[in-house]
Amino acid sequence: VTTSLTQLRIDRERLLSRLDALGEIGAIDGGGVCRLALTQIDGEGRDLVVSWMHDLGLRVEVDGVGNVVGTWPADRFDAPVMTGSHIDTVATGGRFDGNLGVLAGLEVLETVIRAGVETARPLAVAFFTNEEGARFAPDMLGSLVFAGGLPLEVALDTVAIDGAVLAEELDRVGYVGTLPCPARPPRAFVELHIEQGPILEAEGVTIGVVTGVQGISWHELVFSGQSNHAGTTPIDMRHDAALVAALTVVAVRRLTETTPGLVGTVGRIDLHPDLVNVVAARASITVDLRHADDDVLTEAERTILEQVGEMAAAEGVTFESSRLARFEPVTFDPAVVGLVEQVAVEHGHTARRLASGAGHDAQILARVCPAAMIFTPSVRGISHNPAEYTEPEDLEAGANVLLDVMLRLAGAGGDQSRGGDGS
Ligand code: HGY
Ligand code: MN
Ligand code: MN
Repeated sequence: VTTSLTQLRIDRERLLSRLDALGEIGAIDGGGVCRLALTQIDGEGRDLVVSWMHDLGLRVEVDGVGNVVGTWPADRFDAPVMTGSHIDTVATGGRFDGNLGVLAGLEVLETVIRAGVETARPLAVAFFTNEEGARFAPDMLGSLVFAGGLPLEVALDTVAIDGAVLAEELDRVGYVGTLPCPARPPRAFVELHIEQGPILEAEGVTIGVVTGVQGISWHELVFSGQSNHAGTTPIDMRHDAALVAALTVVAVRRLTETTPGLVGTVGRIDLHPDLVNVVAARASITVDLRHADDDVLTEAERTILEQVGEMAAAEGVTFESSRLARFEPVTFDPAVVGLVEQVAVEHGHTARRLASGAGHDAQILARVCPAAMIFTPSVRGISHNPAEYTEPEDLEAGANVLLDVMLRLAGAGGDQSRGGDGS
């Protein structure tokens, strides 16, 4: 690789201005964004990023579930070195979760195109539909269809928490594409993402070399009791669905306290009829459990469901549980992980290996090609919160590591030796 290539760097101001422009779409108080998957506002975000892809002269393709891939050179159809992430957000999202990976990928391609760099393999940047899984479950739904882990028809029939059907929402925003699902696998996939946790900042490290992703388990539990009068109903006559839901929230926290490495979250609680003077007839909650070891995660699922059964029975409440998502822990490709680490060190950055606590599209792409991730620090470890923030110099550092890793994987400068498996 010629020296000029290793000196190639992204344009920080161009990246920051695109992050700001995209962050204006669906902007909420506190500097965050709300662009739930396939809402009108998500459609506007998609349209803006697609317009930037067209401006760069990329070949832009949309598949049957609305995943969008921009490829350079536009006339190359062999397997690309791909980067990307998501631009859908949670309702209290930050401007960087997912968006950084897509816009840094766009910035990498623009830098390569402007420099006239030739690569043995084409480069691509993608954004995947409904990575968050907040509106439609499971999360990583788009990349799962892209990688052949979920049939397109099943994905299209998915019903949102607000009752909308995915296929109809996809049509409404105009992203029903023709690129076949599953897609032909890329040559490799590297995703830049904010850490969303406290580790890099606490250790003063700039680049996270992500080794893999912990397992994820999402369930919905629906408790059925009996609505009754809050004033007249003796306690021992009650079948209070809200009580069992609340006991489950506590049981999840207690289990994390006795299971090292387990995290558990009840993020949603809905009561019916949800009125001050009525004992709740029905309660539905979600339980998110995660752990790096699949056996521990499976045992945690079993334990919670067993405890829920006992608590429901004691209150004369019945319950139904349904699985919303289940992903086993993933280990990224050692060669690509090693390349990320090598490049970070060559760029003079502090780097450390760590597993991801959050789910990402890269963990799904890892099923079909060598994949790895690059993390940048999150200020105060905050994410899924409008206050989510990463320093500009860290954004720039991450994007430059992504640039160099992709050039080496793609055999830049006609240097075929680099076009191997990232060695
Ligand atoms: O839930 C997650 O880990 C990701 O934000 N979809
Ligand atoms: Mn994300
Ligand atoms: Mn997220």
